[in-house]
Amino acid sequence: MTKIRPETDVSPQEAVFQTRIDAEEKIEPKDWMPDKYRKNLIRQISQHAHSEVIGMQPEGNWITRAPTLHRKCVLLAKVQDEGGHGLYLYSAAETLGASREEMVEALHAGRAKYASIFNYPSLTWADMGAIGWLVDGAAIVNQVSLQRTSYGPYARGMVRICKEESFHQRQGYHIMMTLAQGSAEQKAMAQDSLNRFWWPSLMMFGPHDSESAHSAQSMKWKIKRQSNDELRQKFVDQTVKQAEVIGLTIPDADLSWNEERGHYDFGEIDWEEFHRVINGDGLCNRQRLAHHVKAHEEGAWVRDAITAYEAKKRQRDAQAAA
Ligand code: FAQ
Repeated sequence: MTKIRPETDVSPQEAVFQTRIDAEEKIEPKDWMPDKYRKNLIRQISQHAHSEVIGMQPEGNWITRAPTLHRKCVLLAKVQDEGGHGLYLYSAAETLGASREEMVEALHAGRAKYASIFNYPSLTWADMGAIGWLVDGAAIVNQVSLQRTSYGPYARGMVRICKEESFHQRQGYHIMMTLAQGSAEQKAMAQDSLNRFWWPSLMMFGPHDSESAHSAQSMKWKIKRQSNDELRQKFVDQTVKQAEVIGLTIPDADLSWNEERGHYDFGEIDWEEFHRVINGDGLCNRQRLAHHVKAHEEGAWVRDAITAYEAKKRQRDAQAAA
């Protein structure tokens, strides 16, 4: 049995593990890791995967109503990319011993969360612009940082995802720019969408560092490389300028440049709303989950067919090899 060193309460194995983390070595699936590291990663990666997949719904809602064939093709490709991101992430979580069924079951049972932003409705075409610009924009700020996360498969997944997200962000910004340069009605539609999506986008970075349950340990293990508040600040700093360029106004009366800090100061998030939404009581939580459950049930025959086909193929290959 491994002896625990009383002075630190850390096993020798755990001490070696932390030394590897401190030396910026990547942890790979077959390496020893503390059980809590594994569990915390499965929690974060699976919730990230659920966010990508549930995140297909607000935009999927607009594919048939895109204003031009070109916009429709782009949106279709983007939504497919999000599904692909979910698959990379589920695969990364599977390397830690979690099964896809367990992860999906946790989502359906409400034990696993997904990004709160996807519980807001997409009401107008401008929302496709705001989602790409702000939601993908916020996701990139976070994911660029996660490219240096300590778990190898997650870090490598992030590199590819970031490349695709940057196309997503630009297509959203382009929609907003086009609307902002259009008729007064179109500009108002873009502004209304920014007004509705701004605060929920800031909530994507999670609670303040002082309130964040997982941050301290996740930063020590380098699962997270920058804190919730640092990333939120980065997003605000870059996005305020982008809004100025296209002539839209960030809906925050407290927003102002702080010369001393070299950053924008901004207003307080409505944390009561944040907690309500992550705990299942947002505008669309029930609809999003019900839709996922329905699609999962209706897709059962596809999964069964693939499993049966794979089994037959293995049998045929074994017979041919005999
Ligand atoms: N929504 O202690 P912390 C995308 C939960 S991808 C819901 O600070 P942590 C692409 C948190 O899970 C967007 N829940 O937690 C796309 C925890 O609950 P738990 C997703 C939230 O993990 C674009 C509790 O609160 N990105 O958008 C939220 O250290 C367009 C305590 O919080 C990722 O998942 C929230 N906003 O930090 C797709 C990135 N914030 O598990 C389609 C990876 C916090 O104890 C269209 N994840 N919670 O029950 C992360 O970086 C982190 O997990 C954070 C939260 C920063 C999200």
